[in-house]
Amino acid sequence: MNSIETQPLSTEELTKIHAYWRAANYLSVGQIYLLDNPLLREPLTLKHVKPRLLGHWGTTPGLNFIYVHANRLIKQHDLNMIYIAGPGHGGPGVVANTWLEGTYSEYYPNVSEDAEGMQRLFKQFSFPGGIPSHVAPETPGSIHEGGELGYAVSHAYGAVFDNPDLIACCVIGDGEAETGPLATSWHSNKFLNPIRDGAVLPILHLNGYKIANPTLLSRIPHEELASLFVGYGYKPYFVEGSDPEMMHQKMAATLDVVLAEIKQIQQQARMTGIAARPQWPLIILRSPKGWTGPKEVDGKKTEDFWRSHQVPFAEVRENPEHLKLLETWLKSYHAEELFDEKGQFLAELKALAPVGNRRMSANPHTNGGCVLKDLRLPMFTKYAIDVPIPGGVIAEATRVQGAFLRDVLKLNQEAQNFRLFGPDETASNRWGAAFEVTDRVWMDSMIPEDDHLSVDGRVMEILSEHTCQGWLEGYLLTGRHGFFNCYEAFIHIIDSMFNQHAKWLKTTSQDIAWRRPIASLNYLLTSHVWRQDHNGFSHQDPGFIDHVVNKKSSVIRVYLPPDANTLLSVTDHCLRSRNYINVIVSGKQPAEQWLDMDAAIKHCTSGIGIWDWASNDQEDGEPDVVMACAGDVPTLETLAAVKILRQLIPELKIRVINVVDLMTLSPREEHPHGLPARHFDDMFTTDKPIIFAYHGYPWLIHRLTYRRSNHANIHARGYKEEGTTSTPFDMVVMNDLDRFHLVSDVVDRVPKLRQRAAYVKQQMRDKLINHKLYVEEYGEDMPEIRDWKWQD
Ligand SMILES: Cc1ncc(C[n+]2csc(CCOP(=O)(O)OP(=O)(O)O)c2C)c(N)n1
Ligand SMILES: [Mg+2]
Repeated sequence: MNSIETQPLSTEELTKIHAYWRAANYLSVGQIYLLDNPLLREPLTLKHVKPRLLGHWGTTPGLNFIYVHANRLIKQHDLNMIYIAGPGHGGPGVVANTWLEGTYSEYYPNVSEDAEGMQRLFKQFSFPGGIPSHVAPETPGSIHEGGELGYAVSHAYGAVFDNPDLIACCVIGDGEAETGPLATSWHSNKFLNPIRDGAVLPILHLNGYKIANPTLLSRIPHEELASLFVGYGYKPYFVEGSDPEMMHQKMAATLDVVLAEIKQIQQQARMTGIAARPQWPLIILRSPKGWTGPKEVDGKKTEDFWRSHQVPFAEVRENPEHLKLLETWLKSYHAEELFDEKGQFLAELKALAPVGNRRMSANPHTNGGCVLKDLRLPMFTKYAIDVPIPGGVIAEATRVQGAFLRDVLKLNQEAQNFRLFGPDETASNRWGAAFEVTDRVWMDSMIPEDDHLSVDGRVMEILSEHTCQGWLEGYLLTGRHGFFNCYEAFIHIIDSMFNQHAKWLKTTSQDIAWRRPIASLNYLLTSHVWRQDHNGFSHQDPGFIDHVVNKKSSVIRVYLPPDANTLLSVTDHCLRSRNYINVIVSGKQPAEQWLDMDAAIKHCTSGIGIWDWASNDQEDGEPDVVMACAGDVPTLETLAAVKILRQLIPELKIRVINVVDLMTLSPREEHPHGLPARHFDDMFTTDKPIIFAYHGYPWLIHRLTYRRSNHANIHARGYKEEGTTSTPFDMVVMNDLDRFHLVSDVVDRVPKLRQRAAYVKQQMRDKLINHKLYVEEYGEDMPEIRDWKWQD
């Protein structure tokens, strides 16, 4: 298989590249171990060593090796390249490189380019008040939080979509390659158009081991490994060995060939205008884990073995042999040949790195906010549904949103900075209007019957929520905009990717001033829990919201618009926002429309409001009961319950509150959208019963409101994990969220209704029995449910 044997490096180049690599390795070991004496100008003693030894060595020399070779390529060809370190636990390596090329000191002047700065560089690593051990938002040039493995390839592709000039050098750990998200992301090459997009150069870092095991890909036969990547559509090149000289030559030679291929592919596609899917090159770098580290520690194999994964030996304090070993190891890099008297990196070596924005650590694409342009947005009010009276019109909310998004795609066609992402459900989720102006991107064969596939579509669909999420993150982090649509239940698949992105946003917006704000990550979750009448239980899970609200309140927003006009208003808001994760939950089925556009804007701007047209407590100004609702189906059931109560007990004073912005419920101190206590008490009263019909798991309502004055009177209904394939109304009945249960809840809790409670509840029970009998006989909801109207 492809292994390039030419030797493109002159002796001088080779010596310098090797010296550069030694410097990066030296600085990496220094960060893991040293507190002081950064240049070893004194004999190493315990006082120079950190009390707690933290970090990962094993992957680091490989990352450094790739970095210096990428630099050579950038310099030689003036490339616009970024570096994505899949094994981001190799933080010391990436940080070392950013310091060597000067960027680190530009961002953090205290960590200057001299001996004092080097000492600070070492000390701060994994140290209280310092920097994390992994590649992180603090690391210049990173768009990749390196803690959780699996996202390198999807991030890299996301970064180069619509960036024709950009190359993402993407290192993938061989352990990382075993993860689900990484495994599926190889297919991203089927979505990359060589005319309008840049290129990803994947480098599989086959260092043989994970934390405590060999990796699968390093132990399968060579043929199988090569075939695997051929099967994924790549052209694998092997760079294998451990002798540094030989490996420098091989890596340089291979990169020369690979870059030439990338350029050739791009030129041909761009000249001919034919965007076929080529066999993109990929490098498989088989080198020892913990390369250049101690071969053995305490008689045990360490270099080229999993034992080098973290800190190869950690008993420096207890064991004088280990201290000796550390000194010998550090000295093996000959720092005195690499740094001058002042501790500055020798100019002739520094000259190997690119300068200015060509440095991977200073590439503006990696600080996406710097290149972010606002979207051109049509007036969302143009798409409004005419709602002359509440409940008087039926519409599909997400279809209306789809029309708005179509025009967002259209208006930003030229800017090429907006895409839609989803796992195969864009049409099903009623965003079909998008296909009036664009297609699904598809680089492989097509048949005439295919529906809206093309090489330059802007809708990204692959049945991998992981890949969609990774692409979108990469796209946003490099300064563009997007929207993810997904079935509500299955968004959980990316729970932990969401976590990492939320952590990234929290850190960048709170702690790192030089990171410019990026566009928010927007989710539309539809096909939601209440309308799974055709799919059933497996498709019912509204718990993503619970997961989301765990994250820092400064970066998360949750919206439950009850109808189309409120959904439009929320969508417009989300597309303008920065540095948030916006979760919008909305149904896609034909449903009652409640608010005209004017009312919708006011309602969404407040995030919560009394629906006076549904309330009858205005005169007294004091209700007997508050009926609150959040979510489209709970809103419908609440209004239906109100109507029943009005008929049965006309003197009952009911206040109806609808919540669009869920976080208004939490205290102001906990979330910036939280209603001030006074305002909340005015709305919800301090002593009246509150029947709260909520879209998701009901306990969340308690969690958000537990500090509110009237919390003891809140009775929350929601999804109780009941469901199957049944009628829409049966879904709510199974979870006690239906109008009849809500009416019973009211009579149960309003003291003055005690006398009548038994009769009303019996009526409601009878209704529920009628319902059961009817659906079991006819397979659809009773006419009084199907044909229900707010206004007769
Ligand atoms: C999703 C995920 N699972 C588990 C871990 C814990 N972990 C950290 S490093 C590592 C081994 C990684 O091996 P590899 O990708 O081969 O990296 P390298 O050998 O270059 O260190 C594991 C399992 C993690 N960070 N992320
Ligand atoms: Mg490995």
